[in-house]
Amino acid sequence: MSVREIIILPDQRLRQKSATVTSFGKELRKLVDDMFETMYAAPGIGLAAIQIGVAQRVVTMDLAKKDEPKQPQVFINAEIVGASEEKATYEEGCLSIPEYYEEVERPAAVKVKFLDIDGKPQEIEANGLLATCLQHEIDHTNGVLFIDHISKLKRDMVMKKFKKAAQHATPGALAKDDKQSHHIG
Ligand code: K1U
Ligand code: ZN
Repeated sequence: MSVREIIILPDQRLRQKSATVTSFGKELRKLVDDMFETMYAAPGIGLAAIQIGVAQRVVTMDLAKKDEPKQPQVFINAEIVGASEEKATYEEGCLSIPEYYEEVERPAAVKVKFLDIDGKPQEIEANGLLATCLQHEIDHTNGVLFIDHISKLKRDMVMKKFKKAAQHATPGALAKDDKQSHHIG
């Protein structure tokens, strides 16, 4: 098992739509093991494979509290098949947008269809933090980030901050978007 690097905004890979998983063998188990190790090390309560640069519809999660035994959960090819009219607001964070937290309103309850690690179909009805986390992670598999659910003003501020940080980290390695906005190349 290995801790993988988590990709950070504004990396455009975060905007990719991940592919449906069709193979349930050793390679998938290794990816899931690495995702758990990466998620626990971060630490985080959820992780989508695209956050480690793998564009496959794989999500890991563990919502156990510090003093509780681990509760690892895996969701493959997860999709929302029902959502409540009622909304709930949670303060969300994202391992790909470190140290930024904002309140996000989403359906309070969702019904999610997914496959387990053996490829067996499963269905779950979730509310509370599980519902929020599932929606956040399923969004990742569709190239959507939690900042897409906040105001444009706040989103623009976050994007600006992370683009600036990326430029300082790797000068000369501007993302395609940045080059256009700065009229370079
Ligand atoms: O997908 C991710 O980036 C992981 C993210 C999941 C998430 C958090 C909050 C609401 C919705 C989805 C995180 O895990 S951020 C870190 C975090 O919330 C946390 C870390 C350590 C202990 C408790 C929470
Ligand atoms: Zn996230």
